[in-house]
Amino acid sequence: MSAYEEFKVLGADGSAGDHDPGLSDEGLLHCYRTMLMVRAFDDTAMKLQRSGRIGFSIPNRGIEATQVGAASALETKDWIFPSYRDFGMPLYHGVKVVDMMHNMFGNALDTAKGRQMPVHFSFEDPIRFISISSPIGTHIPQGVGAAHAMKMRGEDSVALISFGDGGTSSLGFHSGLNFAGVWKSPAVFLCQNNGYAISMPIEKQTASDGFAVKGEAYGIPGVVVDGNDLLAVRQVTREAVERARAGEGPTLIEALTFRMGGHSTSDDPTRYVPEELVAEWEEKDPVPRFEAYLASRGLWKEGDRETLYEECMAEVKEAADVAQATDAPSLETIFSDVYEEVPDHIRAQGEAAFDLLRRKGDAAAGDGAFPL
Ligand SMILES: Cc1ncc(C[n+]2csc(CCOP(=O)(O)OP(=O)(O)O)c2C)c(N)n1
Repeated sequence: MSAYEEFKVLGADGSAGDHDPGLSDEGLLHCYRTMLMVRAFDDTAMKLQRSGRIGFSIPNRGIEATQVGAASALETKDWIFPSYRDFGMPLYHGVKVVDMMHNMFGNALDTAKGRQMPVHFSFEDPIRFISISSPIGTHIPQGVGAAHAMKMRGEDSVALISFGDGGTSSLGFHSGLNFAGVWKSPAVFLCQNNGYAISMPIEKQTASDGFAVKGEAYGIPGVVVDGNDLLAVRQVTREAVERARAGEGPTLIEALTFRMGGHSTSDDPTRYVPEELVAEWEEKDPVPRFEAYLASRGLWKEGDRETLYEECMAEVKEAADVAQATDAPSLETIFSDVYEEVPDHIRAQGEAAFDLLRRKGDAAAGDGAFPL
């Protein structure tokens, strides 16, 4: 259901007509490898959670082309205000797997120093990837504010703001899109319509004709794209980024895709997703679809997926071992990074905590004791 026609580049057989992806062979292979890396990271995270090594993860299977296609349209001067299901965006831009793993373990090398949940990545370099927000939609006005600030400063960076179909029901969606529409902020809104918001199907999420059409109310053009077609997502995002950089304002992209796994490691999708629907989307898996395209350009052959996936797996496993062996954040990080000068009452609390640690030691996980 959508008021707009779905934009596609790739046929099921990998044909792309005379479409110019604007990427070298190496660039295309980088997109492919990134999708497989997302898959390897995802598969490993699930095992780490099931074996009790980490507390939580968020499945990405099925939506890799949306993430990687959109990320590939950005430059490193741009900003990403991500959804929690966007592993492919930092990976595409060169964030190291081990740095993502440090967050999954919440250790001392995690950029958030263990203060965030697993999967809530934040990176400054090589791209500005703003900390994921658990509360749905709160990052939409934040991203618009950042985009507006860039415009006021005369910078030509844009903000990609990514969220799910459920995110469109948040207050932040309304205030963010309204502001961006009025002020022509350099923002690109990426609504990843993956069928469900946890167990809520899209039919119950909105009574409107899809999600892209909602842009009209804010004076923002909407576009619908096949989210499992990496080149199509890349193309529409490039056009939206170009508009934003040229001062022509925001675009609302709706990428049609499907979450092939559960909502999170705490979910059982077999309770609410019909088997036939999963089978239907298995046929549209973005990875084989892109492989067919690469093969048509002589860049892929049978067996390459297995070889590359094994390589990605080896890198992810090593990263997990390194992250697990890294120390937890030290106690003083509870008191740092908030105030430039720590106020006396906070300093006193810190000193009491350090004293307790010295006298009684740290509480070990699982011993049932808390030193207070
Ligand atoms: C304000 C708020 N309400 C409810 C939740 C609980 N919650 C977490 S994820 C989620 C579903 C969001 O779905 P969607 O935006 O479609 O993203 P998807 O998980 O499908 O990628 C909900 C309701 C929350 N985190 N924040």
